[in-house]
Amino acid sequence: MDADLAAHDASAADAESLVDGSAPEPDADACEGVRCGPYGACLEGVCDCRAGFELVDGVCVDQDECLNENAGCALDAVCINTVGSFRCECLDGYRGDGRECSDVHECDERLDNCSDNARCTNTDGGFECACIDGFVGDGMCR
Ligand SMILES: [Ca+2]
Repeated sequence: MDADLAAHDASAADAESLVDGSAPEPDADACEGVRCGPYGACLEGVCDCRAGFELVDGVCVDQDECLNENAGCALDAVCINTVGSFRCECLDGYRGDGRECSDVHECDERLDNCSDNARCTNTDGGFECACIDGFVGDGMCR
């Protein structure tokens, strides 16, 4: 009984040392010569790219999120790709977080440059100046 127990312990110890000695080597070999670039690391022979990067020709490169459905930016926004990320910016005449943009009411907020003799009319993404009755001109309205 004692002998069986001792034999069992010995084989368990052997198996453990075998694992310790050989396990890391296949990983190291699999990643030998694998160049993932600065935006990823080799994991068991495969490049694991950081978030915002994708594997192209074996190297982790910036992912252009804007190519895919404009990255979810609003229709009235422009998608700007950046290294590792992207951002959405509302177009001129709109404001918001880029995911949602709403028309700026220039006339109400007095952001227009219509002359005193013109009437400001809000439009989607802008505004228009039109001379009030009795005045003429292309914005100056004399
Ligand atoms: Ca990007």
